[in-house]
Formats: sequence, C-alpha cells, structure tokens
Amino acid sequence: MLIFRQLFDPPSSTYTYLLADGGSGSAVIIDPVFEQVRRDAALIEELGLRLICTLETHVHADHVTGAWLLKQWTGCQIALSAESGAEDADRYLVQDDVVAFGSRNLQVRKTPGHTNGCLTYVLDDRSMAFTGDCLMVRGSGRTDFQQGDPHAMYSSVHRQIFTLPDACLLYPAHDYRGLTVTSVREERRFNPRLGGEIGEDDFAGYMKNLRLAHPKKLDVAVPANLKCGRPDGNMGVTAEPAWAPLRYSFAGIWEIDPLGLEEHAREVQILDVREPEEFTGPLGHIRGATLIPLGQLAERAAELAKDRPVVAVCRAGSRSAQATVILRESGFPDVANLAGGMLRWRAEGHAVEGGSPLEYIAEYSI
Ligand SMILES: N[C@@H](CCC(=O)N[C@@H](CS)C(=O)NCC(=O)O)C(=O)O
Ligand SMILES: [Fe+2]
Repeated sequence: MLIFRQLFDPPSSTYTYLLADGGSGSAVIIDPVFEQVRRDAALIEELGLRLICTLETHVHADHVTGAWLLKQWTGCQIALSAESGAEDADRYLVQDDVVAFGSRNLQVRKTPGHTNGCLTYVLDDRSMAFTGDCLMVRGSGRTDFQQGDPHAMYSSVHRQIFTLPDACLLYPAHDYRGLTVTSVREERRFNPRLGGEIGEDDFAGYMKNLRLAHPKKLDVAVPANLKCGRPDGNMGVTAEPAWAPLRYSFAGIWEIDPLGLEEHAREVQILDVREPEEFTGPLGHIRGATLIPLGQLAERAAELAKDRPVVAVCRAGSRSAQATVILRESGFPDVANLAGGMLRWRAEGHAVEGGSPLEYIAEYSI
C-alpha cells in the first residue's frame, strides 16, 4: 500500500509530498520547506514512518529547503540532481536512477528548463509523477533565471512528461491558485503554454513575455539551497523548547506526557480548564492546579504568570489543546498540553487531589 500526502507551505505556495511504503514504513519526502520541517516531522512520526531520503526537484529560488534540517532530526539522506551544483548531499541523481523506499520506488527523469538540475520523479507504476517547476497545472516553471531555457523545457515536457501514460497524475512543486493535481491527458490538451499544437517557438515566445517579478527570497534561498538548506551558524533554526520534553503534533500543538509533567511539576503552572464540578469530581485534579474553565480563559489569562511555563489540562486533552492556543494568542511563550488529559494521567498512576479510586470511575470500567 502506498501512503501519499500532499502538504502546502502558504508563504511560498510550495507543495511538499510525502510518499511511503505502508508495509515497511519507509518514506521519502519531495521538496520539504525549512519552516515546515517541524510539521512534516510530526506527520512522519504520527504515521509511524521512517524517513529514508529527502528529494529535491531542483535548487529552489523562493524558499529554503528543509532537507538539511530533516537530516539532522531523522538521520535521513539528502538526494538531488547531479547537475544541481549543490554541496552536502548524500546522493547525486542522474537520468533513470531509482530511489527505492521499501517495496516502492521513484524513477528519476531529467527535466531541465526551469533550472539545469530540474528532475521529475515518476512512481514505479507510472500512476503519479512529481514534476517540480517543469510542468505545472495549466502552466510551467519560469525560464528567465537560474540557467532557465524555454527550449530545454519544451523538450523536457514533450519527451519526459507527455510520454507518460495519459492517466498519470502530475503533481507540481507550486501552484499559485491552489490547484493541486493534473494529469498527462489534461495537460497535453489544455496546457495554455505547451498543450495541443503549440510548438517550441510559440512556447519560447510565451515564456519571454511572462514578466514575473523575481522571487522575494531569491538572494537568501539560492545560496542556502546550494548547501541543501544548511543555515549559516544557527540562523533560522528554531530552538526546541528546553523547559520540558515536549512533542509537536501535526495538529500544531506542543504536548507533554504525564511522566514529563510529573518530573517538571515544580517549575510549571498547571492550568486546569475543566468545569468546577469536574475539577472536584471523580477524576480529581493535579496538586497545585489553577482552575480556569476554558470559556473564561481569554478574559482571565492574566491570573497566570507569563514568565513560567504553563501546562494546560482537561479531561481527555482536547479542551486543553485549545487552551494552549488561547494562551499563545495572549502572549504566553511557553505552553504545552497534557497529552491524554486527566484520563491518561490517572491511567498511568499519577497522584491527584480529591477524586475517587479508578475502579469507581465509569470511564475506566469495561
Ligand atoms: N512571487 C513569487 C515568485 C514565484 C515564482 O517566480 N515562481 C517560480 C517557481 S520558483 C515559477 O516558475 N513561477 C511560474 C509562474 O508563476 O508561472 C515569490 O516571490 O516567491
Ligand atoms: Fe523553482
């Protein structure tokens, strides 16, 4: 079974693709974005996958790749085109190379035109291809900088992409209108720059008159991407919160496990956001917890100190997740959610004030 996810970075309109072999859990990620590495790593962890390789479709001009950072976090390899000019990769890909992940693989096709080192990755059964900034949905990558060449792009599209099966789905590296996917059949017919009877010189004429502004991040992105996204010094690397062992979820919430909270209970403020009758009810509450029901939190957040981390707690961990969002919006820098709430806290045997023994609590009786 193939696991497939299309992820989006709104500031740069970049698509990142996660592909994995369900059997072995081996995964690759195509065109990760530096600022989204935390999100992508959380998804990989939640799906129980092991990242074996990052793949670039090209040296991007509009965002910094997350390849280097993902390698630091997961120990994966970094791969991109042998013609990229980039240093620090583990694997330099050429035409017809095969990138295996478990029992699945991607085949490498050279598709220069946007840059010299542009690659298209084709899934083993030719049902999907990742075209980078070569062929886009009813569009194409620009050809006016980074060794761009409309003649090379025309040939790449016609020889390497339009020769795939009609039904092959095509996934680009960007879309500026929110379009997510297309197919060989559609683009051969309807691509306004390259489809139908449009010839090479028609395409070159079109591309010479695109008149796009240069990407805003060009001067930062290209040098960083020529080092696979390795930042200079510590610049740009967001530090992990150091006050307790936290985990970032794909839902966008920092979480702490019951054991982590037990170990750091003295340094943090525990905020219980349940209703008063729950606070004094059978599940009990954690010693020292401040009770502010979720519905009152936005108005009463000032009752908490901003210079000490806050751990939000509720019954099962969902209302308290929202409490962390409200606290962040109120300017609290260090907040986390108790994963699993009081239910898990009690199930794992941690102490409470008040409450009933587990065997008398309905939630625990089977
Ligand atoms: N406005 C964007 C630039 C977008 C851009 O130039 N995108 C490139 C891909 S790196 C492209 O080929 N665009 C083709 C198009 O928009 O038709 C930015 O500042 O980052
Ligand atoms: Fe690009």
